[in-house]
Amino acid sequence: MSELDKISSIFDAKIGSAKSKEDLQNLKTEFFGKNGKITQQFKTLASLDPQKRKEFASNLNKIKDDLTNQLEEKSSEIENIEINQKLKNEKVDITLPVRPYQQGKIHPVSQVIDEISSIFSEIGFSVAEGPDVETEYNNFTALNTPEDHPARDMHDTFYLDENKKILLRTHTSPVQIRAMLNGKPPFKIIVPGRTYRCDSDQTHAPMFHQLEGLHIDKNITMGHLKGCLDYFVKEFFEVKKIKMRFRPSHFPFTEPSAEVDIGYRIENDKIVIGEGDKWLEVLGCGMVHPNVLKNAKVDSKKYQGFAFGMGIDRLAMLKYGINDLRAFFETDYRWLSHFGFDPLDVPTNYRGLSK
Ligand code: 2NL
Repeated sequence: MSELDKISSIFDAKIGSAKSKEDLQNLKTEFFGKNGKITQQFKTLASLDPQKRKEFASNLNKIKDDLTNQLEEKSSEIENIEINQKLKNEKVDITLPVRPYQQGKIHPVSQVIDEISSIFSEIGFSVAEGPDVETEYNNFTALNTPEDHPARDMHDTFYLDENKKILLRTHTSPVQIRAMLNGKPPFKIIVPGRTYRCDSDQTHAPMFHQLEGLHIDKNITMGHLKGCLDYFVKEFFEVKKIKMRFRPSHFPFTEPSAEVDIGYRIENDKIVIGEGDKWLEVLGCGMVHPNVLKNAKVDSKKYQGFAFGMGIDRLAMLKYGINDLRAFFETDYRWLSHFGFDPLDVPTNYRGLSK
């Protein structure tokens, strides 16, 4: 048996019992490493006479190619086995039922915030958030609300210090002020969150939820505002046509300002949204006041835009037929299991928001 045949048969025996990538690496070193069996054969070439050298080199190269191919084949074979083993170990049985103790529900307020975020994200708004504890400047002064404005009265605002500089935000607008102060226009954001007013009766809770929107860019008009809110109201109430009116109003932070009403009627003791001769106020809006832009360091000669605000709790009650606001924040588990939503039913526009 020639030297090359010997090397070849040693290799065959060894590759047959190789089980891992490590075994293969060792084999590679043994035959092709610096002092490897094949490498050493190449070193003998120089001492052979020309005729023999040609024949030996040809045989040697054939064996070299053969062993290299075998190493590659074995390598992908081992890789396959390793992947299959991994897949087997990590298998998840997706046909298993949801565990019976997973009974948590999504609160209607969270559901409605998710729905509204999904609706506005479709037309390019992103969601911004900010702290509940705010400065008097961000909550009032920057929003063009003068010192003597009734909203600043002790009866409405929870102040947290004697000098009335720190407070619980009374609306989510300070988050938009922060966004403008910290960024560069254009701005296209919605801001959901908790808000606080020192007020509590049948229809008012001291903590409630608001969602505001802000769109600032070059050449933004009241037409954009109307188009945006028309789209929103239809998507939110999941109707194709909706009777809607913009009624003149007043807010210190917008000029002009309007309130939006939608038409409704009562049929068999149930509310039908979108048609009928009764009106329901759903949100307030307007073109951002130039003073607000100035306070937020936005060049009001170049940029302008609209803002709007709505009460989430009331919208949730309307859409889902809930008539007692106070039950919202009592964490009564029976109430939540009745009015709550399945955690796996994440609202998306294309599927229909509340189905
Ligand atoms: C309502 C009305 C509104 C705004 C909120 C706003 C925010 C900035 C600038 C200008 Cl930073 N405006 N927000 C504008 C109009 C109405 O809310 O009825 N909320 C429950």
